Amino acid sequence: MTTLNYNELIPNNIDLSTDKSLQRALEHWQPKFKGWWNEMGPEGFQSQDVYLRTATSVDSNGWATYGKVKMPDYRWGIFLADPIKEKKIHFGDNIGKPVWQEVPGDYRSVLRRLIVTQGDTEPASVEQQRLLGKTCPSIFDLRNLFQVNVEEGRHLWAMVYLLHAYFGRDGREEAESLLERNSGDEDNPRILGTFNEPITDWVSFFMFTYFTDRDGKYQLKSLAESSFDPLARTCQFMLTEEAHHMQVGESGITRMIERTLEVMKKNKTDSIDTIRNAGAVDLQTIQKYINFWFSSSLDLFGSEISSNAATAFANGLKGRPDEFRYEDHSEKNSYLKIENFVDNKSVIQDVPMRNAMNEITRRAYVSDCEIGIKRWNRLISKYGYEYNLALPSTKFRRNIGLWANLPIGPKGDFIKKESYTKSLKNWLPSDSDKAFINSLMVQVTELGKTASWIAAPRRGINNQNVDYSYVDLM
Ligand code: BYC
Repeated sequence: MTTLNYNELIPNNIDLSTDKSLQRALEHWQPKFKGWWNEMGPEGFQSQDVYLRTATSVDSNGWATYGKVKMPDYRWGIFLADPIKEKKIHFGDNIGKPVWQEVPGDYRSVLRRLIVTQGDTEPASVEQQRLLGKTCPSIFDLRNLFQVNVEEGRHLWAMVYLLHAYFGRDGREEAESLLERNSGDEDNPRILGTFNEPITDWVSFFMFTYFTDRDGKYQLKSLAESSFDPLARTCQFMLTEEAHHMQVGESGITRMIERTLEVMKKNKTDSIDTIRNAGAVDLQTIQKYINFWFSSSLDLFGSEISSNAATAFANGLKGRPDEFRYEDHSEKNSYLKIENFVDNKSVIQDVPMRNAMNEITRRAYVSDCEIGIKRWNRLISKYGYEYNLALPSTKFRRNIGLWANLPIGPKGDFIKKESYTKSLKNWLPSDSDKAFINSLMVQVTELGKTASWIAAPRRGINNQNVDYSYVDLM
C-alpha cells in the first residue's frame, strides 16, 4: 500500500516531497485555490466548525476520518488508489501492452481535454451551490452540503495534480483557468451545460446530487479504466467519495416525498393546494424537477454517435464503466442498434460499437437512475396512492446529440413545435412552481429540527445522533 504523508502542506500519497518542482508548483497553486474557495465557495459558515470526513488514507480504515474542522482549514490532498503491479491495457487497440505512466505524445491534447473537462465540473458544482447554506432545511443537511462541497474541491485537486504533474506548462495554465471560469458566467462559463444551471433551492440540490453526480459516477468509472494509469488510479479513489454525494441526493428526495405523503395521509387528500398549503411539495412538482435535471444530465454523456468517443476507446483513453463486464474489449467489428432521426424520420441504425460508447454509458446511467424512481414509487404505493414518478424519455429536451432541439415530449412523442413550447411549463418547473419552492426555503438551524417540506433524517452521520451539532453555529 502507498503511504500517505499527512504532515506536508498538501497531504498526499504520491511522495510529493521527492519531486521538488511539482511540490513547488502545487504549493504555488494552493493559495489560489484557497482564494477561490473563500470567494466562490459556500457563502457564510467559513469560520464555523463543521463535522466533516477527511481522507487520511485510501484504504477502508482511513479514507473516512471524521472530525470538526473549519472549511478553509480542510486538508485537501492528493490521493491515488494503490497501483497494480504490471498492469496491462485491457481495452481498445493496445490490449496487453503495459499501461502508461507518462502521457503518450500522440494523445496529449485529447487526454488533457478530458482531464480539464472533468476538473471543470468540480469547482463548478461548488459555485452552483454556494448560497444554499442560507436556506438549509436542517443542520444535518447543512453539513452534508458542506461535505459534498469540500470533496468536490478535493476532486478539483485530483485533476490539478494530473495537469501539473504530466502536462507541463500547458497543464499549469489549464489549472489556473479552472479557477477563472465560473458557473453561469456570461463571458467565461463552465464547459458543460448542466454546470451553468443555477442551483438556488434544495429541491434542485437533491436532484443535482441524484442525477448529475451520477453522471460523475459513470464518467469517473470510464476514466478509471484508462490506460493512463495515474488518471485511472485518481478516478478510482474519487469514486469512493462520489457515492456519498449520490446518497445525499437519493435520501434527500426520499425524505421530501415522505413528507408529502405524510401530509396527504393526514389530510386524506392528494389536492395540490392542500399539500402546498401544508408546506410540502406536491408530487407533480417533484416530477417536474426530475424532468429538468434528468434531461439536462443526459446531455453530459455527449452525442449518441460520437467519433470522439470511438477514438478515446480505440486509443485506450476512456473505457466503458465496468469494462470487465463486457466480453469483447476491442469492439472493432461489432455494432449497436441505435435509434436515429434522419430525414425527419426515426430509424434504427447499426452503429459501430466504438462510436456508440457514449450511448452505452448513458444507457447504464439511465438504468441506475431508475432504481431510485422505483423505490420512490414503492413508497408512494405503500401510503396507498397511485401516482407514479417516471424518468422522461431520453429524447426529451435534449441540447446535445441526435435528439437535440427537437419538439419531443416526456413520453418520447413528437409534438407540434408550438404546443411543445407551450407545454414546457407544464413539464418543467414554471416560474410559479419555482416561486412556491423558494417560499419553502427557510433556514432551519435549531438542533434536531427540520423544515416543513422534508422529513427528518432517520439516521445521523457516523453513528452520531440526528440532533448532533453537525455545524457549530456559535
Ligand atoms: N455541454 O462527440 P461528442 C462530475 C461537447 S460530472 C457542452 O458529442 P464526447 C460531477 C464536447 O465536449 C462528469 N458541450 O461527445 C458531477 C465536444 O466538444 P469539442 C464530468 C458538450 O466528446 C457533479 C463536442 O460537444 N466528466 O464529475 O464523446 C458534481 C462533441 O462531443 C456537452 C466528464 O465529462 C455538454 N453537455 O463526450 C461534480 C468526463 N457534451 O471537444 C462533478 C470528461 C458534449 O469538440 N469528458 N459536448 O470542443 C468527456 O469524457 C467528454 O468530454 C464528454 C463529451 C462525455 C463530456
